[in-house]
Amino acid sequence: MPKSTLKSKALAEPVNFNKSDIKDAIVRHLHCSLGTDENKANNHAWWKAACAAVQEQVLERLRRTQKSHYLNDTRAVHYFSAEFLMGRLMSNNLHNLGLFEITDQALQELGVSLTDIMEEEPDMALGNGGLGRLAACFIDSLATMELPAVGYGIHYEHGLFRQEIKNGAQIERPDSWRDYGNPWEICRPESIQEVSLYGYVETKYGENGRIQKEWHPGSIVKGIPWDIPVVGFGGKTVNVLRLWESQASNYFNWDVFNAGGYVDAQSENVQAETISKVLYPNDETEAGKELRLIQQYFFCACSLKDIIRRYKRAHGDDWSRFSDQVVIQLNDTHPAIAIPELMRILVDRAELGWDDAWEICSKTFAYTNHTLLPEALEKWPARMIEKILPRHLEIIYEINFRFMAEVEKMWPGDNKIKQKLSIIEEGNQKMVRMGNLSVIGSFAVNGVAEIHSKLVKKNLFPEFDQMWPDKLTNVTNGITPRRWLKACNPDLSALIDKKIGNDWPVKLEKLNDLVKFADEAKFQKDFMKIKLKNKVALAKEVKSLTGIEIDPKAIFDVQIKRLHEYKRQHLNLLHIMALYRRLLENPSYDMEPRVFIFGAKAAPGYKLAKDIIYAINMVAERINNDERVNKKLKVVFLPNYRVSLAEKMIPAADVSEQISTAGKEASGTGNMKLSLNGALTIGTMDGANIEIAEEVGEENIFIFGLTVEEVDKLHAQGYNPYDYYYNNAELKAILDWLETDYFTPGKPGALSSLKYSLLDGGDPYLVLADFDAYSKAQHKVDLAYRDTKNWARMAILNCARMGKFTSDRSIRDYVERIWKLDACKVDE
Ligand code: OAK
Repeated sequence: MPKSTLKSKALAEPVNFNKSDIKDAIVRHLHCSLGTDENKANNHAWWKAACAAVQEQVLERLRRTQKSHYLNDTRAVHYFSAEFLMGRLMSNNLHNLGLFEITDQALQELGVSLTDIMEEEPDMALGNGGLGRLAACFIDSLATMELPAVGYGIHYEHGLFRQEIKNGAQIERPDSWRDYGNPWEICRPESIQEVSLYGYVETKYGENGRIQKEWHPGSIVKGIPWDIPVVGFGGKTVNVLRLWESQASNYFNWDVFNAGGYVDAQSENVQAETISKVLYPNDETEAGKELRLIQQYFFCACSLKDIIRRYKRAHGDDWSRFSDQVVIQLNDTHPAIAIPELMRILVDRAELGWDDAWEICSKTFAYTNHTLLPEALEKWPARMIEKILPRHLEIIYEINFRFMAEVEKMWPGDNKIKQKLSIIEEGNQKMVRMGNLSVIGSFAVNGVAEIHSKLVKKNLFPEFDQMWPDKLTNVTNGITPRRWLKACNPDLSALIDKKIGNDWPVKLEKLNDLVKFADEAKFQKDFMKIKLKNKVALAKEVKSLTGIEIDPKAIFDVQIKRLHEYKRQHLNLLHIMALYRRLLENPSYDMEPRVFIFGAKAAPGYKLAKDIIYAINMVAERINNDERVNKKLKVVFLPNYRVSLAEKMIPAADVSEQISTAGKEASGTGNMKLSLNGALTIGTMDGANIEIAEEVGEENIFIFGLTVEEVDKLHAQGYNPYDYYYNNAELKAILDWLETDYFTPGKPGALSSLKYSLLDGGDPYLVLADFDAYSKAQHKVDLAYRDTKNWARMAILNCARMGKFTSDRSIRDYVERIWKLDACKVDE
């Protein structure tokens, strides 16, 4: 990675720590922590030693932060999320501490390349996609803005699977991010918690005649906390991401042992340790497994105990201030079981009355919805909750009973509405609707982009919106510009520093000062020169990962995101096939050379998503090896898409594909990252694309396709994909092509599942309906790219007008409108 030339001095001045200190610390760790020396050390050892040297600085600041927060008895936000997709930490920590340049120089003097050793770091891939990466951006912003915050989640032993591509198909391999130790995490055995599971509930009558419930658990599991320091930009505040690992407790099943079942008694241990073993790889698709519910409860219960322990240290048994001190943000419904868990603690353990407990509880939680897809809205069989968490099911019923009385007041006698709003869905088997529980138990509910939040109100929770008109709101997502511009695109960052100063990483709206240079020939040249350099670097990476040669002068057209039908990677593929066909039919077909680059993982059980990956790879292989076209057209599927790969792809992109069916992508955040790095979007009026178009101006983005209203209308009037198939000869030819063995020699029909999902399968995401508009918009992209000056202008304006999409703004929105938090200065 190239070095940036300017220091971000004003923003992050490392206290008493210079180049020679860093050098000394690295060498000391090589010797004393790793037992090696400068001559023997390989890159991995250098990386570990450098991390340890940086971690010394981090821990000192962490200690100061915690002291300040404690002394000031601050209100804090607790971000509960089953996923934190952190990626690598070294570059980020160095940038945020303001130590990047001097560490780079220190290592150079030691004969080592910082860029090379940073490649040793495995990604912390403890998340699937958008929701997990958003959590990571948010904790970066919280620390940067000096806000008291803790992230709570699960210390998965295996993060999201590693993807290999074999003969075109996705193969999943286990991810082992901690195999050689993680230098950033600290185990905190002093804060271990115990969590109960299974068993039964005993009803007792207290002396005052009050009914008391006692849960007799069947098993107890230990939660071991691992802390990952989260360094804010400027390095003043260092917050913590606390992740729980499960372990068998000392609670040993002696009955089983004494009955001669030594192995069975042991097997209890295996069960407990399974809880944090692996991240479920389903992104917005159903899981419904018992272990998943246990994971959710496990981390919520550990985290609540942790919060309450800290609260009690300052306030004893006085619960009256709890919701003044503690706000808990639920990242989707995955942690919603925390609501009945807090009620259980307050009612059964602290012996508060129900109303007082509910008052506290419903002032503590806020909930973010991240999807409208029905298959991603969590529902658990009541029987499953009863088995694992018998007391919680009772509490859920009680919450629902009282809530139904409120519904009755508002809509007397209306059973339809009651059925709809009930936490319990009646049917063959009773289901608990976690979305309804979350809305009822939270004081604020938000969607993640304007249009998404409108649809949450209009389609998902309209009656809740009527009941509580101020509860449902919007907070548009954002991304951290520290990782997604400063660290990943150092040359562009240095150019921006030179033009407008270096405080844009914390005041992203300042990028707007670049607007006045958008027409300046020299700036355009410099900007595009950096883009080309980044493309050269990506081309090298592509060659080494896939063997495919690509021309950095071609348009780099990038679609990177999880593979899902609604995201419509197959729409992109159909258009690529159309271009291929046009080139075969007319070898002088006029088009700018283009490389289509994909990165995507499919959930292992999602057959059609895996078929789409296979189709992309088979079409790519045919095109890339066809000399008739491969000067103009290439297709690359980069395996194992993840945060660290995104950091290489995004700075090199010319075109950003954001082509979901309108109404389906809640927000998207890749759209923001690509635009910030000067890629032009081709996209639908969906999610945050709409707000991006508003910011950059309609003339600097390629919008196409059906709007949400048009999608609804088309479905209402009865959508028939065959209408498009028979009325568009090119589209018909392409779909028929999929059935031949042209792309899969000797295997006709190997790609036909794709065709049939789009015809007989009903094309639920309207790929065929949008094909023509997409194809025309792509033609406009092609023409626009030829006007190099105007393209440069548009790219600059995209970057310059992304100020709104910093995650600092999202966090400011949460703080002002939902969390009501104050920043806390950390004493030096
Ligand atoms: C994953 C699992 C269940 C529910 C939602 C998700 C998820 O990742 N949703 C995504 O969240 C992102 C962050 O808000 C949004 O930008 C994406 O549009 C949304 O699909």
